[in-house]
Amino acid sequence: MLIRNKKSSDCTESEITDRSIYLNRRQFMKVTGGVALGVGGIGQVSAALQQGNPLSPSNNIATSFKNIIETPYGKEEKISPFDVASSYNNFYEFGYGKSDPKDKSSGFKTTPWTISVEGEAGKTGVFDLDDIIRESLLEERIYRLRCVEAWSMVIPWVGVPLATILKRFEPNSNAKYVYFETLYDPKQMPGQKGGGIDWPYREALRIDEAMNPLAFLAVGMYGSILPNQNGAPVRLVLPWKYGFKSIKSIVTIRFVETMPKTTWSMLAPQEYGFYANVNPDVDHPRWSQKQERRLPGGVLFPNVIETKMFNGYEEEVGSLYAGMDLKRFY
Ligand SMILES: Nc1nc2c(c(=O)[nH]1)N[C@H]1C(S)=C(S)[C@@H](COP(=O)(O)O)O[C@H]1N2
Ligand SMILES: [Mo]
Repeated sequence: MLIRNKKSSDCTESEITDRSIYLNRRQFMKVTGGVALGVGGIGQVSAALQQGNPLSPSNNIATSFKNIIETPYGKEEKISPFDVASSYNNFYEFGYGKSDPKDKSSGFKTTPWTISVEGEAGKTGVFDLDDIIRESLLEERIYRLRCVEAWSMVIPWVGVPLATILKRFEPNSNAKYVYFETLYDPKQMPGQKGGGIDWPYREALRIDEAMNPLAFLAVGMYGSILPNQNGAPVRLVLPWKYGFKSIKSIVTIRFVETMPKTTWSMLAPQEYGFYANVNPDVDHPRWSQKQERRLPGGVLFPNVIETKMFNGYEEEVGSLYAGMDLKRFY
């Protein structure tokens, strides 16, 4: 049992029991036989990928983009430094430490990259990333990213609206949800050799959430391709939700009829819900969500700010949740 009696405004990292501690504990229990974790059902897509891409690799998206379409999103924001956004990361496939993703992902192979599109849609199959996202479509979106651990950043992403891509696969009326998986490849992703998570990392959205204009599929940030630690070559960005919904290095998109199981809600359903909308009125069971540390910030200048409903995007996404009890559907 955790005892916590500091003011919520302290909001320091040490105060918040990092999720990695929780996971390390799980891993320890697994090793010592305390918990048996299933790892069934994975590896099909990664096996297909390891056998080689049936489609010939086409031109890769450029490392630095030339004609990114400008958008009004986030123009008023103070952008976090690239160094911070690319060195303080959560990407447990490469380890639990904030610097592990950068330190351990430099050899990660992101070309060629295919995405398997499956389920309730007219057009399914394995597609080359470069055929899914054309460079001519790329736009920039400056979004706030609020992690459930109560820190936040402002990042200029490069990509395409998720809806533009999903519509091309012609989801049918049974497609009530869309589900995503990250690559499973323990040879490249050392964190997948254990770690208490039932790999691959998985996430999902209700179809209307996925079609909301804010939902974004990013292939770059700060004008260039994504660093591996930020989810290269393609990841979701859902700025009104806690960061863990923004799944990285996507290899599977599946249109489904029933609500899928997602990584963090499977691990700790009392702490992480399916919706995971940023909500200052619903505290995490172990810490407050009323405030956040806007990075960069140090011990002397923790840079604590108030957390806003839907991370400040209520106007854009509030109607998706009209009539829902957000304390229940957290
Ligand atoms: N596959 C995968 N996606 C992931 C994660 C992860 O561990 N694995 N971490 C999530 C969390 S908790 C956050 S806060 C964001 C962090 O994105 P960033 O490192 O680009 O800031 O990625 C999310 N996407
Ligand atoms: Mo996060």
